[in-house]
Amino acid sequence: MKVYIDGQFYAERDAKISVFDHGLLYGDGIFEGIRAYNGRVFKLDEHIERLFCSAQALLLKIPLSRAAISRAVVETCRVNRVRDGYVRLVVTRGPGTLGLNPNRCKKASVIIIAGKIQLYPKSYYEHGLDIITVPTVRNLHSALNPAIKSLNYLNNILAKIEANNAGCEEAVMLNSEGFVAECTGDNLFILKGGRLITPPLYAGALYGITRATVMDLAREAGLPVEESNLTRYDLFNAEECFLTGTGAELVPVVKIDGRVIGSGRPGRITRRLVADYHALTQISGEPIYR
Ligand code: PXG
Repeated sequence: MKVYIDGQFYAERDAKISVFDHGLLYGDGIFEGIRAYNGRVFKLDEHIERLFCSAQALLLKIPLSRAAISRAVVETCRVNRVRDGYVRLVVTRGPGTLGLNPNRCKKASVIIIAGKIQLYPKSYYEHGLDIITVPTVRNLHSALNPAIKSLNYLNNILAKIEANNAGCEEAVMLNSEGFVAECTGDNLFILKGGRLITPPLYAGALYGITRATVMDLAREAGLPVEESNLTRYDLFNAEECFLTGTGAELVPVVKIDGRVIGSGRPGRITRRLVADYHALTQISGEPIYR
């Protein structure tokens, strides 16, 4: 594997950054997780746009234009002969002095890793996930806005640990008001009364690109889509539930906090959306090979 760092490709074992990089010292940086399907980078423009929005929120100057970063992502896929895979795009504050002041970091670093994706086991898609609500509350907007896809993921990692300790793969995270925000690395949807409902972004969710794609697919299929605050009660009484994310795509949920959701099996609408999403991934995206 060849890793892109600041304009050059390095062999895996030589792909290193400074121990003085504030990305490491303080989690001061941002990232995107992107998929390639069938020789194309899926939703590349959307990921680049979100990366620049995260950077803007952190006053982090990305040393490349949007077009140059897009080209670098595609080139990293090409160099690594990726057709179906996973791209991790990282921008760190760069090396600086000890002390958290970002002004002491001269230049941000851009890292691109393109490799294989570690997929959830197939059984999760066939039988659905059993998930729980965890005590760790999603970050407050006024503290660290969940819309920023930063290198500081401890809020999510703490929630993941709590889910793991309970024998679960994913965790529902509530916001400080008790409304559902999202899961540790996925957005959440329910189906109720023929409507697809997902928490609004102000509830404390990442502006998920899979979330937006699934909302478009649902509307195209004639399904009303709504962004409303949800409580755990709403989850327990949902007809169907699923999670969305670049890594997971759409994964059905069949149990939450011990309550069986709907029939206890992946729902009909969920399965339809899974199929529509999968079809879309095969035909759209930025071509890697021309
Ligand atoms: N919420 C959070 C907190 C996330 O980190 C999503 C929702 C889904 O967003 P997208 O845009 O992917 O639909 C994410 C995305 C990983 C990994 O390596 C994590 C994500 C994406 C890809 C890989 O754990 N998180």
